[in-house]
Amino acid sequence: MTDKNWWKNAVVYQIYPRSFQDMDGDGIGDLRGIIERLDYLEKLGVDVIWLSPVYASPMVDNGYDISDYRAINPLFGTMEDFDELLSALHSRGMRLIMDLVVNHTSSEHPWFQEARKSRDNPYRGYYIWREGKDGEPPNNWISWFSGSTWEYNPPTGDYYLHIFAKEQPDLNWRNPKVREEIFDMMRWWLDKGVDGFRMDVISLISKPEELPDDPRGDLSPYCINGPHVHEYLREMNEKVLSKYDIMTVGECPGMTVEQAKIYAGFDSGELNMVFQFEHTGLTDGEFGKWTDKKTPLPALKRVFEKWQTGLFGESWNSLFWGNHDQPRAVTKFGDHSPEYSDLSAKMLCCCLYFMQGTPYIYQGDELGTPNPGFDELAHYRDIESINAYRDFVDSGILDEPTMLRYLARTGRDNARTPMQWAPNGGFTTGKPWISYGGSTRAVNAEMQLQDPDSVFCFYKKVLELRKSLPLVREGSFELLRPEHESLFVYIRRFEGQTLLVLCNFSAEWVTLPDNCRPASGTPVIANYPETARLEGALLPYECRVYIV
Ligand code: TEU
Repeated sequence: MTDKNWWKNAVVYQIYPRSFQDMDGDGIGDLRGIIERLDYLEKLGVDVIWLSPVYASPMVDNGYDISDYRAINPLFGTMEDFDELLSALHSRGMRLIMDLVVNHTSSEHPWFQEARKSRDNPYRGYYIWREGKDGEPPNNWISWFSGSTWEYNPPTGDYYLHIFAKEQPDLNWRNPKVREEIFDMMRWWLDKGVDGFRMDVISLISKPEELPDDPRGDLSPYCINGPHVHEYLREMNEKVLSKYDIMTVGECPGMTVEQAKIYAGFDSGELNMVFQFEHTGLTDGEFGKWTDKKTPLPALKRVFEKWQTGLFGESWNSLFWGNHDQPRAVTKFGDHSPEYSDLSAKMLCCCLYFMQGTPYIYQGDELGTPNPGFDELAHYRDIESINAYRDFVDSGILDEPTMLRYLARTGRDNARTPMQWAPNGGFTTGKPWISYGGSTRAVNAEMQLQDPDSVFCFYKKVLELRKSLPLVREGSFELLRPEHESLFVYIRRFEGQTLLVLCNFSAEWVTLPDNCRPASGTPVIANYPETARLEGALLPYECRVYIV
């Protein structure tokens, strides 16, 4: 019997292939490296791998700029390697979802190479073109990777739209030919046997016909949840997704609970779930994501409460602290000091993965990997970080030390350092494409696999517990003490059973308010030994989970 909703029970592990395991010594991870590490993933309790892009790409944005959707980038291996990975996963009862990047292609994609040649090229309508205004771009929108969102194309004398880098021109989803090409390509992968897709910025694919100036140059109000996005996704579902037993998750910056129910309501006929970014975006401010602020706990709790209760019975949450675009969870939401790093990594694991939804683990978070602490620009590889540095520092808006502090806090490369397999690194025999950073060598898989108290073993236990408790999948959610500055406490209820999750997000010990004390019993999981625990208080970064 196959459960059509298998994705509700699945544990998903995101692999950023560049940084996972290198087998050929070129300093860049590859598909053979993933095959090599399947025992590790199975041991952790992973059911599904989400593979960040491995397609042919000039790598302006580490593969999120695709030049051939049906080819494997030689950096990562061959199509034979891919097929071997897929069948190795399937023979272990595991699955694989691909990253579907179809808001844009690479500028080196043959479609764009054609389209840019002339106004009457058959591929012109695959992209979005507008006339300039008095020698200036068609409107004032700012790209998410800095600069204008328009690039002038001399052979045609007009501009094309790119929300991301100029090497990532946006596809024109209004064009039915574009949609058919994409659907064909999706069928090609699905017929190969892949088990679904993570859909890159899928909430951005529909642009309004009018592309008006914005008071702040912000394209979000016009391009996020654009006019036809749901039409396109329903068509995709009807023509492709519904024909296969797969899972889909849409990456949706700017998502609200109400919109999420349209994208991924149980009956919406679009996707299975979305990634929303409210909890990761709480520190955004004056300089966008660039900041060194800590996330205020009451606000964080409110966001989770809103999503847990808002989607209950109607849609399904994706549970994640981080991904390849976010800083490391333990640095952002926990405390990466040597004293509290492991404790807070375990606490974060408990706090998130006893909620309702599908757990996503970003590679290395199961080891409690912190940000690398890069202290100079030369360490960074990411186009977003490098462009932002130029924007803010060259213009004098921020001084260099401040921008470096912000990068070390929120830059995307924080999550892209190599997996630490062994005390000496173990990622590559060559020179890694990006440095490991300082002070993190103690955090490695080899040592953690041997140590029953490690972050890895704690993750494994939490994932097992989730699966053994139907309540975690089905139960309701109630947040206790929403205003409390350091405690995150919630209750799940299902068929007369109650689960109480107690987490301390601070480095102080905190008295438990009356309504947060378990009536009786021992916790099913905790991050301090029983002998160290206090009766009516939580120790620094302590977590305990009770079944009452
Ligand atoms: O990310 C989309 C996205 O919202 C990010 O650009 C986000 O704004 C930024 O990373 C926050 O710092 C997806 C991919 O996950 C990302 O890696 C790609 O660069 C981007 O799309 C373009 O494909």
